[in-house]
Amino acid sequence: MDAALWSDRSLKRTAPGAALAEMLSGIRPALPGISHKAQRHHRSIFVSDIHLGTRGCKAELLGDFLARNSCEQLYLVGDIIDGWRLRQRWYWPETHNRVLHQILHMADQGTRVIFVPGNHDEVFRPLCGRVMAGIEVVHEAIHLTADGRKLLVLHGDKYDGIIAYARWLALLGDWAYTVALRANEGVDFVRRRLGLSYWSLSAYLKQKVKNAVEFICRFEDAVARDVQLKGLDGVVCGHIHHPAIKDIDGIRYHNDGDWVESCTALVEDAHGHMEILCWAAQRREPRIQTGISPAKAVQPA
Ligand SMILES: [Mn+2]
Repeated sequence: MDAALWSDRSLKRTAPGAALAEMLSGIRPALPGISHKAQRHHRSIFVSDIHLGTRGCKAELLGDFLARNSCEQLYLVGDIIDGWRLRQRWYWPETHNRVLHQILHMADQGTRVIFVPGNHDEVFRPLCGRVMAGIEVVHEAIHLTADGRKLLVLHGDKYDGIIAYARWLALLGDWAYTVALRANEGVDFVRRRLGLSYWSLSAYLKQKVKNAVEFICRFEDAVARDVQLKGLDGVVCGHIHHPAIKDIDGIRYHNDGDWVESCTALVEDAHGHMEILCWAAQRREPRIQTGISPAKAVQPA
């Protein structure tokens, strides 16, 4: 998505939804097959690392998730649109467009939508503090749970520097990761032909790489320490594509995962109970690779 396109024509505080709707009206396609009848209502939904604009993005599954789940507050926790990849090559299939329209539709219908840009959609960071098409754009948010806890909501890339460059992305390299995701598509295609459920090769490989595990632990510790210093009860982040709910030194750590590998969302119910939904596992018979059951809460590690 071209940043100029958004900023020039849609940044009106009054009737922001109308502005973008007007902008998109010429290209708004018919959206057959979308049922807005939600099957499950949550107090809050947190999703991140969607990476719209990349081949790895599981937009179809996310579209299905958004059509079947509704909420009062939707948090988009960064790396929603992959500006890095789009700058190299424009890739915007209909399924990706559909996700964008579903989110706008939710905002139109009264869902409070809060967007916390990540590193891949950092082009939106200068827009923090503004309301764009009914979507609030902020650097970080404090989410107050139904049971009165304060959670810091942020993407998480700012902790990369703290983790003294052992990050697995640097180790494997962005190139190798892309190759793994491509291979993923092949594996998924074959598995589908064989009638098997979705299974992520790159997620599997990452699980097997010791360095990746070390990185994840260090990332989680760095986040928890920072949240502790801020005097908050917990955190919701994304960035490392590794869904989790756990207690770290008295801090409740939530990572909502991603829609490239794990296809997960973090949801909060009316009582403040949080759980991770594995949508791929839910929609195509469970064969769980991440250790997180479909529609089950992840217990503290
Ligand atoms: Mn990121």
